[in-house]
Amino acid sequence: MATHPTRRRYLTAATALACLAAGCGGDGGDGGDGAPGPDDYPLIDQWLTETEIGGADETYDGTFTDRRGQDTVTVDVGTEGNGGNFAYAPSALVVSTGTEIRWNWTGEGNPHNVEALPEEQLGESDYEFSSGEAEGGSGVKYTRTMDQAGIALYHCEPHFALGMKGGIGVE
Ligand SMILES: [Cu+2]
Repeated sequence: MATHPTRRRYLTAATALACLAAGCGGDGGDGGDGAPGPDDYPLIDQWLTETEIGGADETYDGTFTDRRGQDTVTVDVGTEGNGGNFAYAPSALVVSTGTEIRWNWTGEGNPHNVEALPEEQLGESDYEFSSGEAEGGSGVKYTRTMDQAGIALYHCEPHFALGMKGGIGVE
């Protein structure tokens, strides 16, 4: 039967073309291993890299920290980066719906706060919240349960221009 090899070749070529279009086995975006990346969250990627609304977060290298399936996740506030202790860690994060985020002040580079204000950001954030006035010292905490699928884009008001920004994808 000559039809089988012919058909197989056709399917192989079609698969290769589909991979060219979709980027199969790409450069770390998702690579097919299920890890979330910039391709999954282009608005978070844009938020952390653009410089027209606040600064770019120099601690972001295109890597998203995957904390899906966990009840609580801690984000440190005031970690090294952006010219001082003006970063969140991790700044790019993916969690599951229902996860409680605990922002935990390191006490460095303060005062800081945590603000998700859609009208001041890209206009695309699904979350609006604020820890209130910037506070200094260690031991300050702010918690928020991520109760809907979507994205949260947030920043530190005093260090916005320096790139102290964070983004959370909620699945
Ligand atoms: Cu700050």
